[in-house]
Amino acid sequence: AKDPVRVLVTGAAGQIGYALVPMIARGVMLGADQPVILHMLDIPPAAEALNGVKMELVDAAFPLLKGVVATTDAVEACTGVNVAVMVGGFPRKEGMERKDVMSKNVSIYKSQASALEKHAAPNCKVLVVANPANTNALILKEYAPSIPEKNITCLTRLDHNRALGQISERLNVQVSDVKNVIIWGNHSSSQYPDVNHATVATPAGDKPVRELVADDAWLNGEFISTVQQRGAAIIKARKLSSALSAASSACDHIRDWVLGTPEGTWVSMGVYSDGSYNVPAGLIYSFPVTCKNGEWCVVQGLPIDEFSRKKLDATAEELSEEKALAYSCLT
Ligand code: NAX
Repeated sequence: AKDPVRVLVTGAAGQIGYALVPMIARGVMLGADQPVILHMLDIPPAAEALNGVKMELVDAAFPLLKGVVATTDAVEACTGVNVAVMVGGFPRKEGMERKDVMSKNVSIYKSQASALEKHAAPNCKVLVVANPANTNALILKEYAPSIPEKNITCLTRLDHNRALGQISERLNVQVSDVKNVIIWGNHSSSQYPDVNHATVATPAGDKPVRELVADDAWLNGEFISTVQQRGAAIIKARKLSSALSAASSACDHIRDWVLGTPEGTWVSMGVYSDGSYNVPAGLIYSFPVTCKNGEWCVVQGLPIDEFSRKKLDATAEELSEEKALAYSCLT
């Protein structure tokens, strides 16, 4: 039998946490033959609720779940973890300035970065979900200099999956037959959902999405804004933000990173930019990536048309501004 993998979930008493921990305990994230030990962190006001989640995990009697650590102590939570899913953060409340929210999250990510750097297992893989996800990941990288930058990522897989879902609905095809959409840039409404390289599997082989949809006005307009605004549409409908889809996409992100992407398929991940596609180096930016042997690699050489170029640059610009704002909060 395999040794258990230790998975940290911060903000585990929150709504994404509540959807995510049972998926991890069921093997959705790391595989049906991979035992796990869950480490759950939250803050003292949520300690009792966190303990309730732990009780439910025990009650569910998950065969793969070999242990649960539920704590409000970041050091205890981070000790020995192989995978860290950072869902905890400070939400933007009515009337708050962007700068105030940023400064709260900068201080959270700064201290959790140190706890991870000192106490996580070597080669720990980190996924930041909490918003502003790209910039929180950048702060974490900054304050955990001994964690390889390749190990620090943020979640844009939910946006990627939303794009697959929209194409599948539009064409009335199985979502599993659609592949190779791309989310470029920030996990915000400036993101660019790109279908220029996406295909649908048909009995006659893979066909370009653009050819099958045959409606450039929709693809360049409503499709993009629907994906960009999907989070807001969920809030409007549910009066709560996306949770099950965020949790499921976080599992997809880690699973593909650890176990690899299928041949011929790429996914979107927020990763540390090396200047590929003329995106400024030093941002956490969402790119198309393939994964193998536990490492991601940016898909190179895709042609970028003028329409796309503008959108790649606009979302990079927003991330540079967020970075400057975050750095202005560092002390
Ligand atoms: P909730 O408010 O339900 O849960 C957040 C939890 O984090 C709470 O239990 C809170 O006590 C805890 N927390 C706060 N500060 C903490 C700290 N310093 N250490 C540990 N835990 C802490 O929010 P939820 O709906 O679960 O969303 C969590 C985060 O995910 C938010 O920042 C949200 O904006 C972000 N999202 C990101 C998405 C993405 O695709 N990247 C999509 C979904 C979601 O909106």
